[in-house]
Amino acid sequence: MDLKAYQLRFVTLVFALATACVAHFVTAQPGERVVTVVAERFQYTPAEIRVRKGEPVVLEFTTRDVTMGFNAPELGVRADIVPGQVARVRLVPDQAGTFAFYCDIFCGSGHEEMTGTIVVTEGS
Ligand SMILES: [Cu+2]
Repeated sequence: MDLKAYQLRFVTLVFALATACVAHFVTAQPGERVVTVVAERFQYTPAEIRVRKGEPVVLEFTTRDVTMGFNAPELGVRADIVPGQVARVRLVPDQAGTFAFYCDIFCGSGHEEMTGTIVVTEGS
């Protein structure tokens, strides 16, 4: 194998590994609660997600129709929700309160209404 073919194979392998890592970057660990959220024009189900302060939670998103976004800026989590894929973000809220989330990818007329809340309670 000449050097160029070797380099090409190496780059291909690194790219494949990087892609696999990104796709599986967030997976729920044992003991973590998984909250599934389904997005569709123009709502999230559930629209209210309740978690306890300090509780590690994995939010797992799918969409029923088009590409959507999920953004909870005050909690520092966002995701692209792409048809046919599962998107995950880990959330460990460090403050109690009610925090808005919304779709940040334009998905049609009604997109502006696509919101919800994450309610973080003081938990034990
Ligand atoms: Cu949208």
